[in-house]
Amino acid sequence: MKIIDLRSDTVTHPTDAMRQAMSAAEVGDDVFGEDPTVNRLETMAAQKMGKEAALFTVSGTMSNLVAVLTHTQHGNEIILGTEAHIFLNEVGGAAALGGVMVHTVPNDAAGRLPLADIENAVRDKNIHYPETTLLCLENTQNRCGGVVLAPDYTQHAAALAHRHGLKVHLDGARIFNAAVALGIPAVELTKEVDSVGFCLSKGLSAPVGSVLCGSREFIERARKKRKMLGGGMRQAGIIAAAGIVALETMVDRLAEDHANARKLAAGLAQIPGIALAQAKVDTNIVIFDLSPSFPVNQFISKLNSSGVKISRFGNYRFRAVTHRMVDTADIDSALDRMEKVCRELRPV
Ligand code: TLP
Repeated sequence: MKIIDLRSDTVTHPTDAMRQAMSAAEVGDDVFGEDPTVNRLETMAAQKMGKEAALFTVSGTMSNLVAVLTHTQHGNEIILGTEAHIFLNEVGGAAALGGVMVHTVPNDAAGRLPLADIENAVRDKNIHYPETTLLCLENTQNRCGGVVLAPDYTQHAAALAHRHGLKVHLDGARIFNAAVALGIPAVELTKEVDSVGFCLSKGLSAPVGSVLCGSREFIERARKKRKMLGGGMRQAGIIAAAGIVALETMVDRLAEDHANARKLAAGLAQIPGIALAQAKVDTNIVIFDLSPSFPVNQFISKLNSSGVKISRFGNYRFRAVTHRMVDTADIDSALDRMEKVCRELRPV
């Protein structure tokens, strides 16, 4: 029985072309700025995001943390969505290591922070208040179901933030999914923000890494923060080489993952006991709820035994993510197995 792993697109393995590029990579000491392959990846990434410079980091979490550390001072306040990965899934690094207060604003169903709520969250100048210095957006918005923030929303949110003297960081872990879904170059979604981090090791299938992009001056300071966090890598060209292949060859195919996610969602919606938790599937993420009348622990254990892996996002809430290692036949098979599991469950 094939295990169908829908927990995340992070489970994708490097392709043969990536492995070949890794073994052939020209390398040097990147802390001295002397790894030609890392330098090439950073140049490519900066160009794709419409920024002057870029910094290769080990993970999306590190890109976000380095961005927060570089944009803020201890005691500042940053504005984030209640569903933001930085808020929910990064071990509180912004607070623990950046010393910033987090001011959350509820994401709407489309993943946006309503502009009026952002404006309300910005602190006035007052002796009692921390200074608000950063707005963080996320595109695609993971917990809202991989929804895409449109370019005009990002533009308006960034203009508002800039009007108030805030910087804007975009957690673009899946920015290429957003770009492919909209049929536009990624730069259309990033040109208004001050920094953007995107991941190479999610749908793009590279084994490791993320790239943080911004102005030359910002990246110079970010490089020092990365070093402080222990993220100064040496012959990192070995992994950057896979990232270059990812950028060159793996972006367009994300459309297949999106089609599979739509197929999965349509099938799930037909299974008694399951309800989709999102109105539409923009990209490769499907969030759904199991009816509370079903025994959730049995659902999880039966699903595991049936060889379908998904992530739990709440008491009755689950997430399935499509990616390169799951094809359309696997989606059919996963749906069959999930339907059978639900049929066999007795409502409590
Ligand atoms: N997200 C992971 C889990 O942590 C939930 C996943 O499986 O989706 N930003 C966003 C929007 C992300 O979804 C993730 C990873 C990150 C940042 C962090 O990336 P890594 O895992 O490389 O640190």
